[in-house]
Amino acid sequence: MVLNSLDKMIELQKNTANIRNICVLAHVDHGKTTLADCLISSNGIISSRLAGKLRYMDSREDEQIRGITMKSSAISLHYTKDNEEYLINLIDSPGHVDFSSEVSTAVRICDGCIIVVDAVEGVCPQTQAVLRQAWLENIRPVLVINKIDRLIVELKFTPQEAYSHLKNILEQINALTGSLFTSKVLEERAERETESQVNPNSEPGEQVYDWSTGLEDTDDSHLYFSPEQGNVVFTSAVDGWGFGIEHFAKIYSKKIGIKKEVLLKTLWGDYYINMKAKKIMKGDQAKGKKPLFVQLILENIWSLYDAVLKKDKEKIEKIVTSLGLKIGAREARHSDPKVQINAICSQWLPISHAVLSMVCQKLPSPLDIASERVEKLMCTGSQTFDSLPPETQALKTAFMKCGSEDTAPVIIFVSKMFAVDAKALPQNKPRPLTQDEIAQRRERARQRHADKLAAAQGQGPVEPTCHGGILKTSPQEEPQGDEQQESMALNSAPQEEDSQESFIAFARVFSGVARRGRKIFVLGPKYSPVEFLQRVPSGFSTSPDDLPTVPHMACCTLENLYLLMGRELEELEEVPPGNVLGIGGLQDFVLKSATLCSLPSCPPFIPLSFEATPIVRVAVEPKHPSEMPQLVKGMKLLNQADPCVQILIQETGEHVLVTAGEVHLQRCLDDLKERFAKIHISVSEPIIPFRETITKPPKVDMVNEEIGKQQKVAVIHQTRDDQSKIPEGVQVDSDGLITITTPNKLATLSVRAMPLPEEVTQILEENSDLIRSMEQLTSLLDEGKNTQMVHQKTQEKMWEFKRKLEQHLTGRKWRNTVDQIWSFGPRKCGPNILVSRSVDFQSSVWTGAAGRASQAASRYRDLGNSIVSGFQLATLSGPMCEEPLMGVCFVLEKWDVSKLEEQGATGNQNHENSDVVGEGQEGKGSCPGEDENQEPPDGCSDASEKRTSPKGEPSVTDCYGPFSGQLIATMKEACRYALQVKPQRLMAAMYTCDIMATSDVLGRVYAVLSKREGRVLQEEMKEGTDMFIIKAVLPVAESFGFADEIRKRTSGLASPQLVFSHWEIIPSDPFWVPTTEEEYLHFGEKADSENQARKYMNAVRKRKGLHVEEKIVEHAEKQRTLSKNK
Ligand SMILES: Nc1nc2c(ncn2[C@@H]2O[C@H](COP(=O)(O)OP(=O)(O)OP(=O)(O)O)[C@@H](O)[C@H]2O)c(=O)[nH]1
Ligand SMILES: [Mg+2]
Repeated sequence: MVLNSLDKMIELQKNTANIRNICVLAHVDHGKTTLADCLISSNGIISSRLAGKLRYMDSREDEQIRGITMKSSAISLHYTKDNEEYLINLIDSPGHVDFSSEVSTAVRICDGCIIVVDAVEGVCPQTQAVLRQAWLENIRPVLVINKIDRLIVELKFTPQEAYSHLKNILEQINALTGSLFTSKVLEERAERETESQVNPNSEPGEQVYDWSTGLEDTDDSHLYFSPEQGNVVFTSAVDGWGFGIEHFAKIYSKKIGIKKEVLLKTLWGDYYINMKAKKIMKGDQAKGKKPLFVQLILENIWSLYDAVLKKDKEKIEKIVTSLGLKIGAREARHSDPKVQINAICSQWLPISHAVLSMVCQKLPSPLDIASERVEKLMCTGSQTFDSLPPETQALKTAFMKCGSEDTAPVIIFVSKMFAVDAKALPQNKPRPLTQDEIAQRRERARQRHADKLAAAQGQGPVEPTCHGGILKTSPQEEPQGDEQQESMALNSAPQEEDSQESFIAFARVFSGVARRGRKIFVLGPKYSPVEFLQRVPSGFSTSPDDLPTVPHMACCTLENLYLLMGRELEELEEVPPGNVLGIGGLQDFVLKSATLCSLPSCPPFIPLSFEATPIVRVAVEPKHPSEMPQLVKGMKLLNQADPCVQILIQETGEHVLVTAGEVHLQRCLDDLKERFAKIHISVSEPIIPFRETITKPPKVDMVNEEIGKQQKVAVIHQTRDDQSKIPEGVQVDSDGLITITTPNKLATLSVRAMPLPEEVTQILEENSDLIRSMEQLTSLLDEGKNTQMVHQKTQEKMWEFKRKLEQHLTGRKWRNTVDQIWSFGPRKCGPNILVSRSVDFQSSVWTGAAGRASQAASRYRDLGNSIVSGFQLATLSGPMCEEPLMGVCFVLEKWDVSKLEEQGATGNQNHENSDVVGEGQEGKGSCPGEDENQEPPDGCSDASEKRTSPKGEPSVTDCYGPFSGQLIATMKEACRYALQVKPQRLMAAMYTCDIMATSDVLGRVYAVLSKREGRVLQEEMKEGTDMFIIKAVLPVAESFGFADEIRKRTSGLASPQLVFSHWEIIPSDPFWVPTTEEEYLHFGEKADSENQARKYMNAVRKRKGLHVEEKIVEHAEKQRTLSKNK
């Protein structure tokens, strides 16, 4: 029985102060969905017997089969506490790492969250991750320690042991909160410090900063979880019970006559009670006394479990009567003790009451939104709130007020789009008839009957009567029959939309009332209110139709508004501020997320922060080639329906799906096959990304002998130089400097490749966003546009970035290198750098961004674009297997175009514009073929744009093609050769994984790890349990099926969570062949034992259709089976 009607919910939605928007967050399998079931059953949406078994929020079939949540979904609940009625918009989220993007979409539209922790497993990797996400989003958490029953039944702890264990878990989670808090305070301090440094007016004395203060001044006590603060409850969701200490404080204050306030402070902690004196004393440990929590709470629960498990009927009855409960006869007789426990405990300590009352008390309502959070949401990129236009800043008040007046601007954030079957939409469902309609039907039936009778009696049709407002004039209409007409009317809608997916936006109203039919602006992530305000003079009319077109902005009408009720949707006419809602009809306007606002001065909200990086990619194609259009359409729909998936159409025509992990991949493929494309598809093996790099020459050889001391066995194998196939005409110095001339002999380039220190590569990776914005600034400058907009904060970040690079690039080799950085690559923001040491021409990213106005040789600068393009192409695909480079520094030592100048001077005025440069030469490279790109379309246009040479260049067209094209190709070749003369290495993408396993399966976990080239970083025992936590790294290439294998080998006892972590150099040389006597002896002439790097390289080359050098069996021996000869 559903207790709440829709009208009730609509009424509750209007009382903003009593709304709580919350999500349930936890590590996988800690019991979020089970807890949600219990809360839902309190509203009668599901029966309390099914709570915990149904997993109502897991509405997808695969969620039910696998037993994990994959999509976050919302439901609205009603709760009454102390005569106040609350509306709780509850969002259940997935705990599996692969779906962590769903968590991001949930936290954005909530004000608070329930962090669930398994009492046995304690704090797990995803617990940390979700806590961090909640923290970053500025939402307040409360804690639920779930599965307390496992401490009793499985671990067989005594109440005292359980208490210390719980204390331990609380400490761990508070330590985590503490570290988040400390890092934030320190960050703020550091920011303030840089600000004061930047401010030239500040007194010198003010800059002396005392790090010891700050932390102490800031009150952080409210942040921590502690039962006495009322933000922790202890539950067992399957058994349906839960309590906070407030519940027991109330009971015992009556029972023992100690004030409730005193009990609230002492029920948790090292206090014991002196029953005789009715006094609470401190220091239970020292005196061997039991803490209050054990004596007054846990022991009661333990003895109840004990009685039920031992089937001690008398004791059970005693407990039941003393608690004043009524147990149904069926439950009392049930043979399964779990049913009895559930029946007793859910009455005694109802979990929904414990959790929901904590939620209402401790979590903020939409009215309490922190100003800090609002500012953060409104400031994209490196903007600060103060730098926003005044019209935009004014919106903050609207946010804070969360007003529902007609004048309040409507601000809505769509955090994701989800697909539902169009048939399931309320407007397409057959709805029950209203009273009026039933009366009308009855009347018509009666009329029909009367007509029939009359016809049978041979009379003419009865005179038209006017009953119930229906005027029948002609019986001829009758034969069709009303039922038939109606059923047709009902069927027509679903039939035409048959098998259609309809997209609903998962959203929240932050301010104003969302009304059906209202026009609203849809702001894309790149929309800028500044630009809008510049284009449209102030005092514009807000009528959306009169506005000029502004990029990243569209206007649409709010078509359908829904109340999200788990598996159901209910239609609404309007939604007041502070509520979570579903919006239909936005699929043509919103791809994944968007900000909707009635005023164009609103900035788009900052993008959602995703924890998981999409890394697993596969190519898909239809089984029947003719079904390609369906596949393309299906992939588009899938892209819209999933916050994290990426779809790419590569130049080769392959359709590629990039997902966060194996489970995510499986779900995406299922969705594609069964919902969005509805065709059979074939899926490639996962495409594993690699990076190419170079290293310092090794000091020892493969048999650990120092290189240089042994005798070379040059006869057997030619050395590497041969392999790199450097053609004639390319000059190679002994230290790896490549000198190469363009085909028309007019320009000569000298390039050297050097490995970057690991730290530098890391800094480059971390700052790719910054580099991208620096690049945009430089290109603006080049176009001669105004760049006053460079914000101070961006400047500061740049200098900080530069300082860090300088710190790590020290020594003679790297002198002045940082100042000479000319470009980053690939795609101008990657982890490789181009350094210009040419005496004739200097260009640097730093001075460029600061205002490169010098009139330095413009010819060099124009040609420079070609050099940079060549570098971009070279870094995009390396010589080993055409994968992008990483951690390589190319130094352009010399760049001689004197011949070109001579020729220019002698009057070669062949001014054919070279806008089409490079197409003949580098057709393949014009768009990243094997891109690892985050933004496919941009990447392409960027590269090709830059490669068209600027106007005014004295382009020399000769038989080798336009000059700048030659320069690009030559630079690219030079970079490639420069790489090939250095020791090249492959880099593999690595996962980190945390595996929790019991000691008896530990050995098998290690075996699987080492078989898959994994490396254990850390192993520690979880306190109080026999669980080990193993932290390991594992190449992505070896990870497929890893989770399954571990689960199988350990009979389901260990379950790993894989998260992409970093790139790592594979130590073996893919081109290695034995060259010394010892190596020859050790590895044999063919050296055909496993070479991991070569294996990977060849696999990639094969996939890409490149030439693979493979050894052919030369002297095959007949195999024999040893056992036969015994
Ligand atoms: N013993 C015990 N088991 C529980 C409790 N709560 C949940 N479980 C079990 O834990 C398993 C996982 O529960 P779920 O509710 O699906 O966990 P979840 O956190 O939603 O998992 P994901 O959504 O996949 O992250 C189920 O088998 C539940 O029966 C509890 O209080 N005690
Ligand atoms: Mg779940």
